Amino acid sequence: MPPIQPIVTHMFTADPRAHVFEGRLYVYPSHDIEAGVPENDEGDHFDMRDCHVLSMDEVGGEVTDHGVALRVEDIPWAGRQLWSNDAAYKDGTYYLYFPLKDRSDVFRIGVATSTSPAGPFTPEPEPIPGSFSIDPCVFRDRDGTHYMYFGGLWGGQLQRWRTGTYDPTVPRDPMDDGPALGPRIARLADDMKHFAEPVREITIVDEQGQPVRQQDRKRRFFEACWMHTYRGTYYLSYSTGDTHLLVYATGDNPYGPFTYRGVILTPVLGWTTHHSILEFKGKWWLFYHDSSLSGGKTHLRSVKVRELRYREDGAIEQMEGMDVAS
Ligand code: FUB
Repeated sequence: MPPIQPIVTHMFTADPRAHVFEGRLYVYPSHDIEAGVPENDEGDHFDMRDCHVLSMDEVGGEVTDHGVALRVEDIPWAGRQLWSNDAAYKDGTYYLYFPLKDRSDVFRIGVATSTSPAGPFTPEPEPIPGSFSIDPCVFRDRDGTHYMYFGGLWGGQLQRWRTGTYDPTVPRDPMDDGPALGPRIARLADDMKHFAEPVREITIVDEQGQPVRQQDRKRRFFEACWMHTYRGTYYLSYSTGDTHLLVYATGDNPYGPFTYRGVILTPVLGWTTHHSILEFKGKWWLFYHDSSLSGGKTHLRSVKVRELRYREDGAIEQMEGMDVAS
């Protein structure tokens, strides 16, 4: 396989969420920087201060950097750490959803709007009520309903919300082997700025229909969930975090349960793995990141893209994360 190159090299980019808007492919990545913050399991070294929007006419074609789309300093409720964002469109408005720590150091999910998919985006004065944790993915179903999937363990704080309220004393890792903590989902209200229903937990089950266990670290959800559909089936894909895999599970509706199906991408260079999957101009694409451009630095990642293929039974063909360029 020829070396896979980052889609841009003039800055570090991560956590790519790709969408087709106005016939063009837009990518909403995190903007990694060298902030000088030491690495720890809380993810403090991911101290991003703004985000850019990228776009292209063709995969492999020229990529336009539309510049800064949103800055932490312009978000009224901001504490720190602008992590993985995602975008959606409804009725003439583009929405950018972003996780950010508030002034109490608790991750919330905010929303900002623009008349252009390229931004710049104007943030709402407060985070989405009832939102928490990280990695929003906003999915538009066939009937036009939008759902937000979100959540992430460890530095993403999802474990601290296990009982429904924030408890910073909950340990990072559970000691028992109960059912794994699932990502969260809520239908978005018509205004796209509120949840229209209480947040629910998603269950991921194994081939026997049993919930994936907490200690099943190569299959349990960790962060970076993404939803897409293929031939009428709902595909929930996510990162397994400390086992560094991108995996997927399938179901017959947006809420699940979802049955674990397999690995999409084996570990890349770097600790994190994060992605999006979409169809564009008749082919399916996996946008992902690795740390090859920075020589392996965890917090300095670069977005890449490669073609994704399905087998006849709908299974996704597994890809190797350590491509020749890594
Ligand atoms: O970019 C910061 C965090 O790293 C993301 O929110 C996670 O998904 C991981 O990629």
